[in-house]
Amino acid sequence: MHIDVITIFPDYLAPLDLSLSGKAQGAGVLEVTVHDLRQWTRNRHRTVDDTPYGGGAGMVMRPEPWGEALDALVPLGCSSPPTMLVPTPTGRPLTQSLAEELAQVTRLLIACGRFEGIDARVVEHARSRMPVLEVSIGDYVVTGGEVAALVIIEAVVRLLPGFMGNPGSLDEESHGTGEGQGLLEYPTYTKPVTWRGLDVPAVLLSGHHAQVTRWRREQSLRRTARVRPDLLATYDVASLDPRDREVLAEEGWPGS
Ligand code: JFH
Repeated sequence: MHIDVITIFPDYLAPLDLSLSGKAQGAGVLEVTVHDLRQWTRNRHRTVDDTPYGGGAGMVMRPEPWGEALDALVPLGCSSPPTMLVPTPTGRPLTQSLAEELAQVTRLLIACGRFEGIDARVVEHARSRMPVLEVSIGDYVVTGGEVAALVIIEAVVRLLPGFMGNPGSLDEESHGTGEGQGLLEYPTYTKPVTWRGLDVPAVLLSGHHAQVTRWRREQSLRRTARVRPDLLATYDVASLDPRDREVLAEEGWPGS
């Protein structure tokens, strides 16, 4: 996969060289190219922002440098255009399933805005050249698209084939689409068996695989009921066995 990132703060993407993604880059699974948007400015002070039409607080990114950047990276009639991602608080929520879709494409272009965002015509124009997705990393506002780009890249890159040692290990995760989908993960432990007076739960040392599985499921159900009841509300209740229902009843879950 090749990922182009356009930003006025290229240094914000430096953590990529240290993280998971650094290893994938080393292995040739992934190439990330970070571009400074200001290289595509033409005015004397290389300004990229201006006041919003219609009034209001803050500044908006002018469309011209973005147009030049897209012309350079995605020439008109480009045979294999990237999927363009535009982080914004008003975008489609980033989920594990969206990350899985994005992990299928060979090329991504992430446009990082700053200030109050990018002139809306940039997305409109880009759609004539490539698929464009406006994406939100969550219902809170950060100061620009760079942090969102890091989040998106990390979520996608770890799904690339050949990236992690054991792709099968990805199946059981909290927000995965494999077994246990829709429930939070159970707690995990490693050595030592006693640490600062705290013991690893005995069942995990018992060697009884079925009991371990049962315990983990119970922990997942309890944790989900307490922390993310919204996930249980949409959970397939037909997949709950009588013991599951008992556990949820103990957590005060109504539908059990
Ligand atoms: C970004 C920023 C918008 C305007 C609340 C009322 C009016 C500040 C580029 C994504 C998620 C982002 C994100 C992504 C890109 C940019 C800052 C945007 C407004 C906000 C103010 C600039 C923020 N999921 N959170 N934040 N900003 N608003």
